[in-house]
Amino acid sequence: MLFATGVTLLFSSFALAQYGGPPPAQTTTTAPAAAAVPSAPANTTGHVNINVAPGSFTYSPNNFNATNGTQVTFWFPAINQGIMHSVTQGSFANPCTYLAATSNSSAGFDSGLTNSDQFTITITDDTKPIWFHCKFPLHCGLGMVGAINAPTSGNTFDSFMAAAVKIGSSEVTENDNGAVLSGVNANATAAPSATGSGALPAATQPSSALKTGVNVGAALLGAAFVLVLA
Ligand SMILES: *[C@@H]1O[C@H](CO)[C@@H](O)[C@H](O)[C@H]1NC(C)=O
Ligand SMILES: *[C@@H]1O[C@H](CO)[C@@H](O)[C@H](O)[C@H]1NC(C)=O
Ligand SMILES: *[C@@H]1O[C@H](CO)[C@@H](O)[C@H](O)[C@H]1NC(C)=O
Ligand SMILES: *[C@@H]1O[C@H](CO)[C@@H](O)[C@H](O)[C@H]1NC(C)=O
Ligand SMILES: *[C@@H]1O[C@H](CO)[C@@H](O)[C@H](O)[C@H]1NC(C)=O
Ligand SMILES: [Cu+2]
Repeated sequence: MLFATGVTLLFSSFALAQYGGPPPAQTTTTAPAAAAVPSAPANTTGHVNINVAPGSFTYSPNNFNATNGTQVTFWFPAINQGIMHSVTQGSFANPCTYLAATSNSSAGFDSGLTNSDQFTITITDDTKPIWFHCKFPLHCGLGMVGAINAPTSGNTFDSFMAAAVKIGSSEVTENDNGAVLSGVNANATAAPSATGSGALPAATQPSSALKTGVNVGAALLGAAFVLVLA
């Protein structure tokens, strides 16, 4: 515990805010007074909007159906909320692990860790479930997972969520190599961007340098946490 405290103190309060930790750490008092996180706009025909981490480690909604050709846009909270997230395709069997390519299948889509952005995927096969999670250290194990077109029996969303939560803090920290557009049963049209319709206010958009720094900070913190747990 003393060691854990020492490791934590190595990082600035800003970096600590990136790390997040279990709720309610997201409502940190060290974050600068900031504009409210914009909410996803209302759905329109053929376009579904999802809030990423709307004040908790979740997607809202996190279990929904979408037909072929439907665009699903994930709205990431503003940088001044202080926490990075991702929408990373996984599998039912491994809720907190990126869906790597196999001899049978291509790799999954991934927004990469980001903030103050939108990321849009288009459904390409609505007959098969799409499982996703946040790759920021520990978020998946806190239940930050979602499903599109999940079965209502057998491999259900509730089972998927339970499996993620069961992994909990033993979740393996994932690499972040930025956005992957091609996915399985859905793919992205572009890397995360704040330039689409309904873009965030300019003041809340991170510079690319800041985003890179945050990614490094997140990786260091993830590594530190694993060391502390070991
Ligand atoms: C998805 O559609 C199926 C089939 O119509 C339905 O049984 C299921 O409840 C729907 N799931 C959600 C989350 O709405
Ligand atoms: C948007 O559409 C999805 C999928 O049908 C649905 O789950 C969600 O509740 C809708 N959002 C709103 C705000 O109505
Ligand atoms: C490839 O697909 C076949 C048939 O669906 C399945 O039996 C096999 O386990 C799959 N292999 C991999 C590596 O996913
Ligand atoms: C959606 O696309 C997939 C892949 O082409 C196809 O197998 C499926 O039948 C389509 N769904 C509907 C409802 O047409
Ligand atoms: C997205 O999926 C469609 C249908 O499978 C495919 O034609 C297209 O090439 C894919 N695009 C990308 C960027 O992977
Ligand atoms: Cu997250």
